Amino acid sequence: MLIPRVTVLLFLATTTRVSCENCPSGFVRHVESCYSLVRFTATWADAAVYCQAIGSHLAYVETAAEQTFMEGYLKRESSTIHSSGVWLGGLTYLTENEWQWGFKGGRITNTWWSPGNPDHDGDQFCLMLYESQAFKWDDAACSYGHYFLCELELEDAPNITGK
Ligand SMILES: [Ca+2]
Ligand SMILES: [Ca+2]
Repeated sequence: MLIPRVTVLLFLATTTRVSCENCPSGFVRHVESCYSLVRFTATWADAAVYCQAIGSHLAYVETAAEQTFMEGYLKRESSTIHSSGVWLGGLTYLTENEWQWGFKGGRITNTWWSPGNPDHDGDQFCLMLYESQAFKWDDAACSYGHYFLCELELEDAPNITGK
């Protein structure tokens, strides 16, 4: 009786591990990160706090491959996105146009701005992916409500999955 029970448990453990691809529930994996598209509107600051509260951060798009993945992912999900853009973790300090990744710090060097941006049209100090521009970047007013993307680097995943 013991052996079949162990076999079943091993099967369940394996199935669970593969199906979530080492990302927490609600996250999708790409390379070494897990991403969650959060489907309610929040200001940039509230979105940043929300991502932190679930053990992640507003997404940092740092490579061309990551930007390409993000564009494809959001295009596939676009019917569920009810805001004009999706927040990323970038912000700029006043009008210096020196962009940095939120809590991580350091200047943003690789950029994928949409045509005409960043335009500082009013108080646009926060970074979002602009749906009408194929999810290229736009500088946007931080106080506006948008959906947002949380990111969790996979090496940090055990901290929130408890493994
Ligand atoms: Ca990233
Ligand atoms: Ca803009």
